[in-house]
Amino acid sequence: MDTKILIIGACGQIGSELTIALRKLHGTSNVIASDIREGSEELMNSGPFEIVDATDKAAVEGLISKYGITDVYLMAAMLSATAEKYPDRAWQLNMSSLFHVLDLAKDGQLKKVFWPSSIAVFGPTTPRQNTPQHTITEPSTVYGISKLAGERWCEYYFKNYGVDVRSIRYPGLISWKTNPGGGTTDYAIDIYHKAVEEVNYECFLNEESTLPMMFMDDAIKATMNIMLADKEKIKVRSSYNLAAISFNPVEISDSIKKHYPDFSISYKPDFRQKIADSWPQSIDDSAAQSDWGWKSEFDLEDITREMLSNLKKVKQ
Ligand code: AKB
Repeated sequence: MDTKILIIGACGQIGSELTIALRKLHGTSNVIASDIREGSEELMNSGPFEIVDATDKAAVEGLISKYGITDVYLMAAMLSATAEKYPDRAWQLNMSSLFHVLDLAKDGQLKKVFWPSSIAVFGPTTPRQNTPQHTITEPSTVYGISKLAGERWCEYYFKNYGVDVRSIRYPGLISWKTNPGGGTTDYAIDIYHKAVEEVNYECFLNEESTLPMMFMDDAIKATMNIMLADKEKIKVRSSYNLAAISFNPVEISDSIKKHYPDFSISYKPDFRQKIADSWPQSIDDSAAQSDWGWKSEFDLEDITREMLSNLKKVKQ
């Protein structure tokens, strides 16, 4: 059977770049993008698109049968900062959408599922340096609790019902094409926009906030590779740790200053500081490296160069 993909949440930060990359690999008509609202021009013009609410199981099922879908990438979620403001809605969206897709796979309607987890599954009691794959997971945010619960359910559906579900714990993702919405790591994108606009950046995290981060191209490569890997190679069925680099606001602003010497940053930490303080500073991703060959490419200087040059073109 040919691979036929449905991306739910295709207009979001990861979904919009993943859709384009999957269309290049599998062919435009084999990748159906869907979201609750329309996305960027590039995404909308790139192939088939459907409006769908990820919490509406009948609607998702309708698309799966309409297109003969084999693989679902469930990218719809409410991120950490927004979820703290709307805990009920976050729990409802993040959990019910996952159950719908897992149940459809359990019923034999899907071959493979991709579901994103996050470093948010870790919490204040987790070792913060080189955080292991298997360690204390006591998240203190609504988003983190939903991701941890989701991971446990993914593993449960794999072990008990044979559902081929694959997952990655994304660090903060840095991209220039689509803005993220409502995350704690979003500062590392906002800062590049301000640099290109040649204005000061007021950071909502303090100087010491070191967090694991990754350029979107690396994240897309990881997502495609884990889904292309042979089933036997995927030994972790909750979610894989994934790492690229770690930096704090001072280090990212220093790297920007190499291109924009007048750039300045000031600090006004808000409620997101507490979230950042509960997350790891660096991640041990050796399981992803040895199981399915993960390796990151972009370091901070590469990311800064890519972000500044692309945002400059976009804003011209
Ligand atoms: C967030 O900040 O909420 C996300 C994440 C780390 O999952 N970027």
